[in-house]
Amino acid sequence: MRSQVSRNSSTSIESLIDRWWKLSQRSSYFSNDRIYALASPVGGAICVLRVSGDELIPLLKSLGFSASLETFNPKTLCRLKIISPVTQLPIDDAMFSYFQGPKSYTGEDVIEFFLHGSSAVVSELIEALRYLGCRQALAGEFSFRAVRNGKLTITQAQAVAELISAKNTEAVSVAIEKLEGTQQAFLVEIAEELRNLAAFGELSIDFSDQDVEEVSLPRLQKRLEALLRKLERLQGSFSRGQLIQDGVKLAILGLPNAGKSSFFNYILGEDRSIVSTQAGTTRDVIRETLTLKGSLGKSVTLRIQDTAGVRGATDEVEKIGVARSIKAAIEADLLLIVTDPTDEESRREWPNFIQALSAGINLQGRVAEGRVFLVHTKKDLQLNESESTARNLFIDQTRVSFSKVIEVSSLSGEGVSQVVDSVVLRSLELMGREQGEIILTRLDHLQAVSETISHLSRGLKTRTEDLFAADVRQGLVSLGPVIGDTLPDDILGKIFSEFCIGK
Ligand SMILES: Nc1nc2c(ncn2[C@@H]2O[C@H](COP(=O)(O)OP(=O)(O)OP(=O)(O)O)[C@@H](O)[C@H]2O)c(=O)[nH]1
Ligand SMILES: [Mg+2]
Repeated sequence: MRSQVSRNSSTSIESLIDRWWKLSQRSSYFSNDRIYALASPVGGAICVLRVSGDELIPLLKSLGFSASLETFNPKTLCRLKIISPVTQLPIDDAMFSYFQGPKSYTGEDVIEFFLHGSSAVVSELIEALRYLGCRQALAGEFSFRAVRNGKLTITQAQAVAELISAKNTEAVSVAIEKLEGTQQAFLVEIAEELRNLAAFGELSIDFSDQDVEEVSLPRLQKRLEALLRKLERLQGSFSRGQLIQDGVKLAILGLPNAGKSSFFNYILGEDRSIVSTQAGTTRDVIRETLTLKGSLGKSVTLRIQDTAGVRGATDEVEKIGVARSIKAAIEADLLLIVTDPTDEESRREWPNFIQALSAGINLQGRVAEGRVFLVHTKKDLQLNESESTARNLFIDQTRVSFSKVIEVSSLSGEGVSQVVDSVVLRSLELMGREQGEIILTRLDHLQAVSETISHLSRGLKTRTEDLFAADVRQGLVSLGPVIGDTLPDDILGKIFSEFCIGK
């Protein structure tokens, strides 16, 4: 980059490049540089670029802003013909909002430019900002500054990142509740009680021979036990948090040629899996992630898997495929078993299929939990009387009482919305989150809570006050990353580096 610019620029530009170079070398979350980042992609009608730093009015002036500060109304949209301080040429006829610190997202002065979205406009403004001493923000640096300046807690900043990457309505609800501070309040309360218990534990060392009931070890341990139960409930919520965040695993299984891949493709809305009249077309597990919205307006993310038809294969490769299908069934949260009632061989082979599946998973148990849907495909094909009774045959033959039996056509789409509704509804039930319930969604938070639990469990069994106090204090330290207390710089840097640039 250096050589490219110096080849066609004057010496003064070269010294500028040197300045940029030095700036980029000392980029760190802990600097006070003026930072900029795109808040939306280039190429649309409007592109949003944000700048944050101390004292940004002079920077605005350097870009051509000349209105009197008395009449200038911050936080409104203002029009500005941006002039390049480098070339003195116009960059854009744009709009901007100015938020004077500390009343801004970062707590510093913030300008949001609403530019015409061409890359030419955007790159000219970026060049001008660099000339004026700004540098490209690091990932999450705006949120980092918001935390540093007391505008957000770490949990809230993480919630901002989660909100940006939220894939479904539940993930949005959880992130918004975190942003509103509900989760923080719950954890701060727990931390406060731990602090009290540790202090009482230390105090009780002095009173241990005087039998003061209030600070007696059994009394303190009883209070600790109540806290421990709360933390264990929180720890247990992680598996549901993962379903919300990462998605519910749904495996499509069935005999060869049942119509699994056709149904998979229909749900995805694209020709993802190969479909053919040949039995045994799909050999591997094909995975896709998609978000489905049910008729009640709530959406869930599904990690949907098309699998090889399960049969007693002789072909070496097909055998591996069948083993993978069973593995997918074992790992799935929900199973969608696809059958073709129009196919005589399918009806004959059905008991063998159920047997093969049952050898891998507890099918009856899954059915009892409402995790298995039976989908009869090819509804568009005319069934004669005996074929029509074949649908029930699938159920009668194996005495598996599937909780939901739906007929669909992957050609016309008939019945598919019913499957979607049932899957979304059941997925929401599996997530089982009540409105406002605190739920763990991050692995690092799970680890922190689990560590806290193990310290506190020790404290529950200890026979001496000093060990009790030490265990509670250790528990408190372990909880630090979740409540955002006392985080070393390297951990802080790591947290924010996971964010997207511009947030
Ligand atoms: N009329 C009709 N034909 C269908 C429907 N679904 C699938 N088919 C046809 O049934 C045949 C098998 O479909 P696939 O989707 O490849 O079946 P599969 O279960 O994935 O098969 P394998 O991968 O071999 O296990 C193809 O010829 C499809 O066009 C349907 O709803 N209606
Ligand atoms: Mg297939």
